Amino acid sequence: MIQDWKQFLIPYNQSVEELKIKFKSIRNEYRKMDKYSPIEFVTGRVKKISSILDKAKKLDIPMDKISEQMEDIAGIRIMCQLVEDIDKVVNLIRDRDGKDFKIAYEKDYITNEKKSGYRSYHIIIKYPVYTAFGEKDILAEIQIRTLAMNFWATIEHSLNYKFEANMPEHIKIKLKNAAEAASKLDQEMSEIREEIIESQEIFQVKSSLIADILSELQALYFTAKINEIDEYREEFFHVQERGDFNELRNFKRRLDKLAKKYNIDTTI
Ligand code: 0O2
Ligand code: 0O2
Repeated sequence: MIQDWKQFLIPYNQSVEELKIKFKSIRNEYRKMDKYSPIEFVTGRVKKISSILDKAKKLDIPMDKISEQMEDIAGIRIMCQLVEDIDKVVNLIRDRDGKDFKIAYEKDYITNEKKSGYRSYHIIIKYPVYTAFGEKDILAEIQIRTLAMNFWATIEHSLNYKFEANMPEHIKIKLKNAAEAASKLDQEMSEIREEIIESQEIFQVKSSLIADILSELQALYFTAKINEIDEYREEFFHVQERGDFNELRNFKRRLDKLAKKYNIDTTI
């Protein structure tokens, strides 16, 4: 019997926080390089005590075997825009196998869709947590899915919770149809993936360029002649309003020259 649930859950809470940071860092790295990220966003949670007890009962797991047999007390969810991104994320995780965690096994509910219509890729890992009382290997479940898969699973999960085993037939049919629609949506998006990736990278590059121009203008404001900078600032607002990428790039080049004249380091 678990005497102190709060203490039992400490390593699970810690692992969720650590894993969220690790996967969010991958996303941030892509964004900093102005690259399309296969990770759109990451969430994580520790299963509620009531849900742990319900699942233990359902799966016939003895209380003293919960940490060995329940794989998703710690859960991380990685959302991707495109189905192809899931493979990239799975490979990123496999590359780390044996380094900061060990992969226990994988479940591919995308190739093998569940009867309910559920699609997602699951990886169960053994994750070492260093607590005040020493090291502990815990099981954690990483679910990787597209935004469409996530939308469907979130709604279906809430309906399951409401109806438990008694979901009306007409709702089951609607959910099955919705699962097919979500799958079709993923396919349609995959067909235009190059355009999606390119447009997002352009947006990323453009916003970095605007951020760089603004910080350069600010640095110049404190160093250069105020009148000269006011003219550039005025011009920048017009260039930004027109939104032409080449014009913005040319403006940045001129600004770089000016910064050089005033010995301002623009590489930082
Ligand atoms: P950013 O830069 O806004 O993405 P926590 O890290 O503790 O604050 P937690 O508990 O992991 O958050 O989960 P939560 O609050 O559900 O959301 C985690 C991150 O996912 C948050 O961003 C949310 O903004 C983001 N998120 C949740 N739902 C969606 C969604 O439908 N679309 C998108 N694009 N993002 C979503 P961050 O990590 O705080 O930072
Ligand atoms: P939570 O935390 O409320 O999401 P099972 O016996 O199918 O219940 P098992 O054997 O542990 O679960 O493994 P499985 O099938 O890989 O499921 C683990 C998790 O995947 C579930 O956790 C769900 O989050 C998700 N999942 C699996 N099947 C479905 C489904 O049909 N619909 C939805 N919406 N999600 C699903 P839990 O335990 O349900 O808890």
